[in-house]
Amino acid sequence: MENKGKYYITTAIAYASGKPHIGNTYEIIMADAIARYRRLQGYDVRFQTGTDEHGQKIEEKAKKAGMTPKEFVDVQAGEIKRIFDLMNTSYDKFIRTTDDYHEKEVQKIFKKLYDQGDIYKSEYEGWYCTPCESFWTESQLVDGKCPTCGAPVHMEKEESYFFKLSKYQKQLEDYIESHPEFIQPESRKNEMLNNFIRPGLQDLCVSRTSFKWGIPVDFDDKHVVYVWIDALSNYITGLGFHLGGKNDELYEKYWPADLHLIGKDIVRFHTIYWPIMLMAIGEPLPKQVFGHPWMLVGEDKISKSKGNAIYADDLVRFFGVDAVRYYVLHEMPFAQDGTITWELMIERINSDLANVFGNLVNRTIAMTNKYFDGQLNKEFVNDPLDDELKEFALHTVKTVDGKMDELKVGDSLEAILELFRRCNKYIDETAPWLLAKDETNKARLNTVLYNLLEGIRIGTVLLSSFMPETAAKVYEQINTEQTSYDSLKEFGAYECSKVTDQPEPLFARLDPEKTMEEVHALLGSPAPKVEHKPEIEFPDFEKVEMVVGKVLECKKHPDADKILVFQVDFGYEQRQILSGVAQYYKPEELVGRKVIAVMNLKPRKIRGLDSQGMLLSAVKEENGKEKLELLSSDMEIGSVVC
Ligand code: ME8
Repeated sequence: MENKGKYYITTAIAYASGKPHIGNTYEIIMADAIARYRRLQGYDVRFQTGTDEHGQKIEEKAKKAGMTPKEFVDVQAGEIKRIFDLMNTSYDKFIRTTDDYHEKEVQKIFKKLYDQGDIYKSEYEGWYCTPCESFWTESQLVDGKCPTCGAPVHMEKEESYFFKLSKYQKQLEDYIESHPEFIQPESRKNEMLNNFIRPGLQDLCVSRTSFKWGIPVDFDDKHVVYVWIDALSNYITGLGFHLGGKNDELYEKYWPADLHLIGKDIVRFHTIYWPIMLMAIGEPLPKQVFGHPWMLVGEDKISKSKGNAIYADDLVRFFGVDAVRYYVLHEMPFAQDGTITWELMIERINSDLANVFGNLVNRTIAMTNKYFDGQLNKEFVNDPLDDELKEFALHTVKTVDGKMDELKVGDSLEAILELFRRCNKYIDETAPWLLAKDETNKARLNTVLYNLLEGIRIGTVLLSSFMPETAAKVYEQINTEQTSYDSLKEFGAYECSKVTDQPEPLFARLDPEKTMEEVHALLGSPAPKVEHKPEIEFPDFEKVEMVVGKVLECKKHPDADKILVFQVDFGYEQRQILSGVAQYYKPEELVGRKVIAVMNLKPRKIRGLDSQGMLLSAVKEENGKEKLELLSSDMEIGSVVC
């Protein structure tokens, strides 16, 4: 096959601070699909991913876990790699920012930038939170306090090194304007130019003295390199870049990167800091940075603290690797955020993978077995109907190529699915079971089934980058070795080998209710979403006067079914209080019971009777039913609740 040249693709390196959720994992799956597709097309691909292992957060987490930072990141990097491997991602290099060669190179880059005057020493001034040992900008504060722990903050100065981004501002702006493909999607390019670059770049703080877990600045050991110079350099150190020396062959061959695939939140770092760093050390810039959208759970941001995080390995236990790959690749739009829930995933598997794709493969193989003992031949009786299918299949190849060039991975998958839908329609159009009734149609039936198997083969070769294991299964079931990109040039490469006589369904239809029960049984019910009321100050709370009383008398309201009328003794006074608890209690059960009443709620009349207060109760809705209990206390009557 023709060699199309080199293709270097990278993902962001994941923070080695915890297990990656499905949003983080989506990125490597997408990069993998692109890398595999380029390999299929004949590119010489290099695919790099890895972990970002330094920083204060990691230092703190390690301390909490009773580990050294290195011990901690070793565990985390292992877990991240395990998930990436589980998802069958075909990276060539997994870099860790604690790797020796990386650390050395970062020190050299930092020193060069300092020596040539691009990095200078000054003071960082900001709002400092002592318990968190963190600086915050004015806009990050919440009500003037630390956004992490809520403690008061104070102005503090810290000695830091700064990178003169402003020096390269014009050069960067020109570059972005003259390379329209550099930042993708387009909307993110405009955001960078209008919000950050054109208004003027601030110099960037690139070292810290307040924590130790970082690459030391070798000429000033109080400082460690702060985040971005360390993290971003991975893209070149992983190829064997040697500043001022002889680069490894890998670097000479693969740099500049063809694509940095990253999330939308870090586009700024990759399209401003990173190109400027490269300009400053005199290396070529990457060809493209694509800031993909985020994956949400339902409509919410994925968050461990909210308890809504979904993990790839849990999904895989229920659906298998390829169904998870399919879902995230198919469902994530190009520019807008996408969504995942267990329920949506079940729906998608049933509709696309079981009903459309799995069913097509299964039916076609079953008919080939039934009518031809699994063995077709290449003696065809064509019909104009076939041309449409053939054209559709070849057109799908072009569509997928084009969409992949634009990095529209979801659209590519949809186009492949369309081909399978078209094949299913062809079954309806040709009705093989009717052809089978008449022996004189045998050759036509052979042709129809051949066209179907060839349609399946073409679709599967295209699909192999997205769902490699499934593609391998289909190749085995239809017994083909025609799996190359070149075999997609014409309709008819399928060899007519004997298909399997024991086709296994590729995807079982899932019973949504039963599957969800199993999910809950295994993972526990997801935490219910709680909508909190707006925060109040203590004086607001103090306004409510609550006192323990005892029920002297309790009767039904003569004119309101749901309401009971209480006479309550507070020791120093008696009051009539009405409460809507008739459906939960018989009045006589409550006589003699202690209750808690809000005393200073404005008195009101309910159906003709006065209520001088309100009784507190606890309420919960469960399985659509409301449970209620009147609150009580063992304290003597007249006690104040506070
Ligand atoms: O940002 N949906 O690491 P990280 C899709 N170490 N993508 C998501 C996502 C979501 N819900 N949440 C996060 C870092 N991501 C740095 C990168 S690169 C030199 C340094 C993406 O572990 C996020 O945008 O927080 C990023 O691209 C990747 O996951 C790793 O995030």
